[in-house]
Order: sequence, then C-alpha cells, then structure tokens
Amino acid sequence: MLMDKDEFKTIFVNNLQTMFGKGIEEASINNKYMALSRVIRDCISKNWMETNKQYSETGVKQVYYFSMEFLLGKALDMHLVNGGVKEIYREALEEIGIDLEELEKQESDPGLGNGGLGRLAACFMESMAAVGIPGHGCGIRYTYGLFEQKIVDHNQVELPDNWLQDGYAWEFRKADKAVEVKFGGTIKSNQQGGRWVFTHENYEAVLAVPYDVPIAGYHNKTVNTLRLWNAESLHDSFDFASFNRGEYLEAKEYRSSVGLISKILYPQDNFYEGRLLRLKQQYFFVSAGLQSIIRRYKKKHTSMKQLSKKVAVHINDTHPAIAVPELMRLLMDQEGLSWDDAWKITTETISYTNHTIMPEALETWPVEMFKSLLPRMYMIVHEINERVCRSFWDAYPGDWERIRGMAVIADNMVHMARLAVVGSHSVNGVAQIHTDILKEHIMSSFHNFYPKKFNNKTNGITHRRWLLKANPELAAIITDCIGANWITDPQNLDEFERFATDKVIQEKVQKVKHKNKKALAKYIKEKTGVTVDTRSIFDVHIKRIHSYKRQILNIFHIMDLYNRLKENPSLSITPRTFIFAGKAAPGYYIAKQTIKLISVLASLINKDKDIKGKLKVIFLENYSVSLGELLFPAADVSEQISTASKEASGTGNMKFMLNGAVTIGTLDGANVEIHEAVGDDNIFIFGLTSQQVFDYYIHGGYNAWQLYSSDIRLKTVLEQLVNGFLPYQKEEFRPLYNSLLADNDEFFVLRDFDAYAKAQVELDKRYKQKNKWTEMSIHNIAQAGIFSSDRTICEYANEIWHTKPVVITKP
Ligand code: DL6
Repeated sequence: MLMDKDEFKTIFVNNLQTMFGKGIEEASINNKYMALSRVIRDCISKNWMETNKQYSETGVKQVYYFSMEFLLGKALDMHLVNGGVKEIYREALEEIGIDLEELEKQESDPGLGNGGLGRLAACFMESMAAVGIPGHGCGIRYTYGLFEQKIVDHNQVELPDNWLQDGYAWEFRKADKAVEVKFGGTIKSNQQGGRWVFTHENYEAVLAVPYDVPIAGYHNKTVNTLRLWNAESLHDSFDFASFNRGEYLEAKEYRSSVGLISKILYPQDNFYEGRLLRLKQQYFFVSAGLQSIIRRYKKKHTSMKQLSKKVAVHINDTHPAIAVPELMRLLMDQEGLSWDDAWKITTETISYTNHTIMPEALETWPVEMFKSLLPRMYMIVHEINERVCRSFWDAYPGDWERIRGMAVIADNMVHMARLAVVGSHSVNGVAQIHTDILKEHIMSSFHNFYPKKFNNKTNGITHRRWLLKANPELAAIITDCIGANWITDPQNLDEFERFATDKVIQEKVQKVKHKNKKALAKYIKEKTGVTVDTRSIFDVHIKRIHSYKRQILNIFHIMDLYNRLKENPSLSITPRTFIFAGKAAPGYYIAKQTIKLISVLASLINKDKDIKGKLKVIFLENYSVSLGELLFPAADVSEQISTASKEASGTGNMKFMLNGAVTIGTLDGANVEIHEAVGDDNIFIFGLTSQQVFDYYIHGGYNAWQLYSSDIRLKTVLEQLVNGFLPYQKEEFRPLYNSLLADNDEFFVLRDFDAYAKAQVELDKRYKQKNKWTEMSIHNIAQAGIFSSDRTICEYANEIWHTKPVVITKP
C-alpha cells in the first residue's frame, strides 16, 4: 500500500483524470470513489501477482473453498483497515476537501448469500488471507444478489438487488481463463484400446467466464483469489450462419437462457427447492472450478496421482457436492485414470461441511431430472452408488433399511448429503453440539461406517471486520489496554479480562457503547421516524426470519410486557428497545407473517403514551452486512433463542459477544460453547435442552393446548393475535395462531415461554447494576477470541486440508 500521503494524493488525482477526464472540482462522488478504489486495486494487484508467483514457485498445496454463496460485505473500508492506511488516506482526502465516509457510501454491498452460510464463507476468505493459508474461493457471480427488502404497509416487498449496476470496482474479468460447461445431450460409450471411452453428444455448451476478486490479508502481502463464474453464450459475436439459416431468433433465445444460470441467487436459507435451474447453477460453477484447478495443476505436474497432495477442495454444504462425480469424470474421461485411482484421488481431495440438520434443507434430486440434465454425472453417481452399497452390504448384511438410508440413489432420488459423505475424506459439523447430533442422529449410520471421517470445526467470524472495522473505538480501548497483538492473534483478547472490574476502563467501554447506540438511534429515526431512548436496553434480534429461530417467542414476551405495562404503567422495568431485522424467503408464508406481526405490533406500541416510552419495537428493513456493522456494536442484548438442536452454530451470536453484548439464549449451536467460555454469570441461558427436544420428538407428549390453557399470559397473547387487539385485519394472524395451537407448536415456543420470561426478568435486574453489566460485557469481549475465524481456519488447515501458512515475501 502507498504509505506516503502526497504520493497517494498525486495518484488519486491522476486516476480521476485518466479514468474520467475530470479534476477534483468536476468529479462526482462516484468518480472519486472509483478513483480511490483504483489506487487500492493497483497496490493490491502487485501483491496479488507476487502471491500467485510464489504459490506457483514453491508448489505449496492450494485450498479451494467451493460455495454457492459468498456474502462479502463492502470491500473498500476493509482494504483500508487491513492495509493499515485508513487514517493516512482519510487525512489526505480531507486535505483536498473530500470526506472518506461519503466515498465509502458509494460502494454497493454485494449480497451474494442468504445468511450464515454465505457470511461464513466470506469470513473464511478473509481469515485465510490474514493467516497466510493459500486458500481461494470458487462461486457464482450472480447478476442479482439477495433481494432488497422493503416494508410496505407492514408487508415485506422484494426488489431486485442490482448490485452490478454501476460496475464493481474489485473484480477482474479473466476472459482468457474461460472454460466450457456441458449440459444435457447423450453419452456414447465404446471401447478403445481396452478401455471405455465416453463421448458427449448433442449437449448444450455454456461458457463459464471467471471474475476474480482479490482477498487481501491483514498487514501482510498475501492476496488470495475469490473466483466467481459468470455464464455466457459461446457464440456472443453475431452469428451470421444462424442468421442466414433463419435461426437467429432461436440463437438469441439460447443466449438469454444461458445468461439465466448466473442471473439470480435463490433466496432460501435452510430450505431446499428442487429447481432445475438450481441444479444447473451447481454443476456450472463446480465444473468450471474443477476444470480450472486441473488446468493449473497440470502446468506443474505430469501425473494426476499427486493431486490430493497439492490441492484440497472443500465443499460448503451439499450445494457443490456434484464435485464428487465431476472430479471423477475429469480424472477418468479427460485424464485417462482408472475408476479405482480416480476414486482414491477424489476422496482424498474433497472434504465436506454440513451446515444444517433441518430436513427441509436436505438436497435430493429426482433421478429423471438429474439424468437428463447431467447424463454423464448420473452414470458416475450410479456407479458410486452400486459400489458403496456393496460395501455397506458387507458391513450390514441383510439390513436393507439401513442401507436404503445410506444409498446415494434411493426412492428414485439422488441424495446429495450422502454423495458428499461417501465422496470425501472429512465430514464436519460447525459446532460441537451440531457435530454430536450429526454423529448420533442424522448421520449415525455413516458415522458408524466411517467413524474417522467425522469431526467438529466450530465456526468463527473475522474479528477484523466485526470489531476492528465495525467498532473502531472499542478496538482502540482494547489495544490501549493489551496492545495490538489481538488483531493477528485473537486468543490474546483474553488479556482484556483483567480490565473487567477496572472502573476507568468500564467507563470508557460504556461511553463507546452509548456512542454506538446514538449512531443506531439516529439511523432508526431516519429510517422509521421513531425516536428511541439511548439509555434503554437495546435488545437485538437480527437474523433470517425462520420459525425455528423463534422470533415469535421474542414477540410473545414483548406482548406480555406490553400487557403488564398497560395494566400497571408504573411497573418497574428498565426501558427497552426491541430491535429486529432479517429477511424472509419470498415464498415462506409464516416468516412473512412474522415480519408483519412485528411491524403491526411496533405501530401499536410505539405510539402508546400510556406506557411512557418504556417499550419500543423497531423493525429495520433490508438487513445486510453493512447494517450488521451498525447493529452489533450498538447492542446490549443478543437474542439467540432458537429451539435447541435446530441452529447448527449461529455466527451472529459471536459478533454480538465480540462487541460486548450479553447473550440471552438456549443451549443450541455455538451458544453452548459461548456459555462454556463466559461461564454462567455472563450469559442468560434458558429453555429446553436438545435432549429434551429429541425426547419430545421421539416419545411424543407435547401438548401446546395444555400450556395455552394453564398460562394466562400465553392465553392472552395468543388470543390477541386473533381477537382484533392488533390494529390490522382480525383474521390476518390466524395461520400463525394455528401453527402454534392446531399444529401443536413444532418449535416449542409455548414450552419455553415461561423460562424465557424469567431469564428476561433476571436480565433486567442485572442491567440496572451498570458496572456489573459492563463487567459482563468485558468478559464477553475477552472470551470472544476463540470464536475468531482465524482459529477455525487454522483447524481446517491442520486437521482437514493438511496445509500450512505461507509468508509472501516482498516483490
Ligand atoms: O455454518 C454457518 C451457518 C450456521 O451458523 C447456521 O446455524 C446454519 O443455519 C447455516 N446453515 C445454512 C444451511 N443452508 N443450507 N443448506 O445456511 O450455516
């Protein structure tokens, strides 16, 4: 990076001239943003080339992280922070009358992911570069990211997210690295020289063009690559032949159908919808990615047999599981290897992470669809299935039911999780409890058969984005107390523990929290018109809207609190601002109703003078990485209240604790490990355990009606959903009401209500002791180090990928 202010200014001004033909006076804010990005891009490019050169020269093993989603967030500020130039550039720009923050607002926030899974992939990319792991991403360059959410008349409305509209400053189109991906058609096989040769005929070919995004490390020279593939027509130039034959219109149609492949991100989180286009997207980026990996590998190696020593392919959930048969195809059909050699290399190269136990998220494809879209893939999957079923049979002779539950093809469906398990050498869950559930319940037969494959890698977040960048003033306090080592070695954050009872530090931490709350309050006012009390508890529930995440439990507690305040306006509670944000999948009716309920409730509560401003409810629209960066630093309370066993890990919980918010949560996902890290006194744990939840599922005995009838608070709030209490059409929330009573409350909201309400009373009491609360807050920050994705990435590197950090030396 350029460290000299004057040199920076000269290059910046020069960029304005060469890129836009303008001087500072005439240039628009966007011109200035682009010129600044170019300065950084050019600096990074030098390190990028050098990184690739050194990777190639040393022949170090490369990791490729295959993911359908990378929820990156904005890049400019992160580059400035990681490059250590933010203050220098801010000052330099100020000297020429430019406000850096105004330029930062110009950047679009690429929403190429739905939630936790995509954001995890982005944190991993940042950590790999920071730690020095030669790790690259492989994904899709969606023209439209996750929809933009607006709330209109209490309803979620989805608008397209045209994030590429003004261009994306951080991508490099590499047309010369394009590859062809084939769909449909037929496979002809014949024997040549004693081996089977397969030829693909009458297929539809699509051109996959990579757009590379540099991922730079923190204060080092490593720049890894995130390669996003764009689908293009093979014949983009005017096709005179087809025009002459009168087929021009058809050709145009082909072009638009090809473009569709990388056009949209499917907006479901933890939910699988078996669309043909989705399967096409999966094969498209996996095939393109693997082809380019093999092409690169072959530049240095003549035998494919060393592939797993030089390359690790990691698949982020089952979405890229087609990598198993595709790598087999490339090794056998293209490279001429035998089945056995190809299988050994494939399984040694690929590893798989499972991110959910929700049955509705498990991917299975109808055999007919799979076979006609990907005929060669089907042949290979069929053969894999035959072979693994034979080995299952040897282990469990006669146990048909078990084998049916493990077969890759069963009941006329291709089971992608099973394909991922059999085709990889490592299968991991994302928090200890989740891995245990995989081993003991969801994948117990596989665990029994392949005990050594299963392992846990608890998720993490990049503390550089989520603390150093998002909450710079808290970061500065920490650095003043314990030095800056925590930035590269986050476990050092635990040294901050000894300041937990230091009154001076407590006061500083309180001041920063209050400042962050003021910034959020300002944003809330701008967006919703509601004034919130910055001395109230900021109780924040931000994540996808999903029944298992139980936003409804939070809402019921708010309704009950409101009822009690109406009955007794002088009730002694600490004023509370309940803040929600999150998107609902467009076709997920109950989730959309949940948003509507929050919004309607907010309109009722926020204008009720009787409760003297003690309660406010806010729904912030369009939750994104950028909005998260405003919300986490301002939160006092982190709501992590999913039904135990359902949330694989959660990562929002880690972002909150890192910023000093205290968790109220169930023993689910990584909450369990957060609880272990901070101890009973620094977290509010309540509710059913996952064992109790499983007991209900297995033995029955849950009766929502009984809970409704025996708890007057529950009876009241449930009736308020349907008796005209809410300022909306009376029957609007009947389906929600029915899901809790007629359908017997699948996620145990009623069962956990009492425990949740009690935990909230305890929380309120503790918040009143200001310094005690801050002490809790500091404990949380100090124990957040183990939840850094640097730790997670090192575990993946050591235990799964078997690769080591590399120090990139000066060009
Ligand atoms: O592992 C990242 C993230 C976890 O933190 C969440 O708990 C989990 O719900 C999420 N899983 C998915 C699964 N989607 N699919 N398939 O998003 O992963």
